[in-house]
Amino acid sequence: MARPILHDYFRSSASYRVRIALNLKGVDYEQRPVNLAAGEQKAAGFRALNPQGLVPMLEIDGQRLTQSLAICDYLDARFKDPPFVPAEPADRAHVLALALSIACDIHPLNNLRVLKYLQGTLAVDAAGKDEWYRHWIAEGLTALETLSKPRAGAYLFGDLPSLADICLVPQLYNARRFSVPLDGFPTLRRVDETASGNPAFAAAHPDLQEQPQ
Ligand SMILES: N[C@@H](CCC(=O)N[C@@H](CS)C(=O)NCC(=O)O)C(=O)O
Repeated sequence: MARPILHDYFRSSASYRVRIALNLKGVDYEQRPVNLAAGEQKAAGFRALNPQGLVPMLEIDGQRLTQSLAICDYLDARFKDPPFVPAEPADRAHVLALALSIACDIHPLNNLRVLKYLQGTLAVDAAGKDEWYRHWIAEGLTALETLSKPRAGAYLFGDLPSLADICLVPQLYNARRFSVPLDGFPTLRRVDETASGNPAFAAAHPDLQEQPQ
């Protein structure tokens, strides 16, 4: 297999998910940073690769894959171990629900383009933008703490990492960046602590990625 190419940005949490997923599957890959702060994702060159103008985008097996969860799904189908979702239907639905509660119900509200629209077009001030950011994270994590607690072990579902953890760790990184208090989320913090000791998660951390000049 040719070495896959991941177009990403060090602080992008959707990219962070795919880095974790690639690492968990043991897939070696090349990174091509797209500088979101400089607007490179909107340039014609990158839009030709991903018309959505978003990272991540993964070139693998002659395909160009977009959407982090679709990429994780591809990797899970392509590389058997370790599985990202359990096989049993009810367990599978539970893990997907945890992952989607982050990827669909928290993350999109706090995306760069949404924050820029709030500040640029709707003239929300910096304090208002930060309040917006923290509000949606706190609300989403509150639900996730309750949803995940009964079946959490070392990770969000039992003792092995799943797609839910792949989504959780980058979201908590974002939460800390914006000083969202995490005291009320003991299960989520415990799982995050476990994951930080897992090399696949640790190597994907934004601080260890190439940063744009
Ligand atoms: N649902 C997409 C979201 C991708 C996304 O929002 N990426 C962000 C970085 S985390 C981005 O490229 N933002 C650029 C922008 O908002 O202009 C996925 O999961 O891949």
